Amino acid sequence: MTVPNNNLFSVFRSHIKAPDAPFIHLPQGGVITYADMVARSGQYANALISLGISPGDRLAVQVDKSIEALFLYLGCLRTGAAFLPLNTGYREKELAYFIVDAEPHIFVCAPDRKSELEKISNTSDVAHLVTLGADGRGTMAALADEADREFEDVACQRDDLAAILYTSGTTGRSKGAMLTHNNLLSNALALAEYWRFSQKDVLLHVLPIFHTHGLFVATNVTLISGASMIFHAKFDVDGILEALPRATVMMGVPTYYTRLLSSGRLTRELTIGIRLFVSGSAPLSPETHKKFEQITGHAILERYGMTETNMNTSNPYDGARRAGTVGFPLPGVEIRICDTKTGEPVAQGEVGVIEIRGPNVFKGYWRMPEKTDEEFRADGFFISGDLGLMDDQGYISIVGRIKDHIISGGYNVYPAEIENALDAIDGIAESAVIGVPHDDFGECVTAVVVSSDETSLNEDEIRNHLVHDLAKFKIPKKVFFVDSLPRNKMGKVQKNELRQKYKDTYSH
Ligand code: MCA
Ligand code: AMP
Repeated sequence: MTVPNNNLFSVFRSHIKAPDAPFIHLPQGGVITYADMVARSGQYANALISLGISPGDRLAVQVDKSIEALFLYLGCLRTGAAFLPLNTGYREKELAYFIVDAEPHIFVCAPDRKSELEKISNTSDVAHLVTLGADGRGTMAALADEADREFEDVACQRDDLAAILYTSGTTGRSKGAMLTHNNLLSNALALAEYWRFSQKDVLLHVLPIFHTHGLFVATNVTLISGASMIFHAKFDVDGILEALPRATVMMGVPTYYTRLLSSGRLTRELTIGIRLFVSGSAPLSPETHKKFEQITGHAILERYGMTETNMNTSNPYDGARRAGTVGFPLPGVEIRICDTKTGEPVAQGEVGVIEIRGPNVFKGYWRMPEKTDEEFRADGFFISGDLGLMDDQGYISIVGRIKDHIISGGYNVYPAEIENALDAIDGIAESAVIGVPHDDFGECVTAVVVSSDETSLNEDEIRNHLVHDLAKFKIPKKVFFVDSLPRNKMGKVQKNELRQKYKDTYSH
């Protein structure tokens, strides 16, 4: 089959098995076919063009998950513009940073947030602020309704920008990871093959679509295989248990699997038609892996990825899926484990920083060439910031993090951002933010603060201050007050000591 150009959507289109093949199974019965998907995404592409979008422009999108939002993503790909999805939890101040930094031509938001976000859009270079609601309606959808279904995908080079996804940094300043059409395509192809996807697959899609896991791994793998999806607006245990018998694959963060297990309603019968459960974005505990296998007979396949690189490693489809490991490098992806100081590869079995090279690795950080240079070796390997080791059979395990990030329910939180916000509160002299083990979220954001005066704030007041400017998943679930923070001779806060001290905070 000829592929007209390197636009990712054109490749998806060339993989369509039949126009009337199902793309999405609707909850009320019936399907959205691949032909419907091409037509509707074509309408979004035409609507975006009518708003003046050009290749390379950014389309910022902060909307609830819906099938229309998925078509908007696909329509954007077709125009050659870069898709910039934003977590629905982000508050106005967080959004202002992304909008000012990325300078999108169009910003699509939820209808009920439009007036709040007008200020940001008016003070930046956004040409159009349009809306798309959870019900699939809004000014963006209305424009699409009026638009032609036919659209010729804009020709793209492999290296052209397809998306920008922001990822936080150790300094608290977010960086936009620039992903190309070929970054996304190469990873979708590698995963579809490694995980044996076919048009017969029905993926139970319950992840958010503003991150790599739900947007690229789940959606792009489905599209490249000509498979179909059951598409839920969000994760909820009842919805999953009801849909599992109609699906063949499910992907999720570890919290999804622990919640399914603790429901007490997961059975072998419910999962009999499933051929693959995938977990990623955060460490899956060996206990969860074992319990899940005992109850369902399925060994969850754990894989490892990053926003900057898409997916890097995976446990095997055939062969042992080893709990506590993230498996082998994916085909086409090179991984080495290096000494954190010298950058030299360490001996097999020793711990070092995981470095990655391959077609999956991003183009660089948006308008941050120095930051990009810092995180790449001269020979093109990207320094992940994750500490790992490779055993004698080639299985990779992640054993620590240089980046000091906290992964809460699959969302990354960088302590520096929360510490900066805490330190700005009157009445707080200094703070340290750590991740503490949590049964549901894996880890929880936890703050330790030193008050600056006698009339100290209480925990709720602090959290109320923070929630004004920060998404809820970043808000410390607990705040501890101490007289001083433990520091070493160099004055550095000893976070290990704090992690040790508060490790049982959330255990029952
Ligand atoms: C919601 N809350 C959270 C989180 N999610 N707090 C901490 N961590 C979270 N992850 C807050 C809510 O705002 C609420 O606050 C309270 O916790 C309880 O909410 P709950 O109803 O339990 O939450 P939920 O709506 O059920 O959401 C939990 C969730 C969700 C389903 C686990 O967080 C989720 O879908 N996570 C997946 C994230 C993901 O897709 N990650 C992939 C990133 P309050 O009570 O104050 O209102 S991509 C990636 O990492 C790389 C590339 C990779 O390898 O994949
Ligand atoms: P993000 O910044 O959202 O792209 O998250 C990427 C980070 O998630 C990686 O650098 C890892 O620290 C972590 N991660 C992803 N998958 C796994 C996994 N299977 N096990 C442990 N950590 C993971």
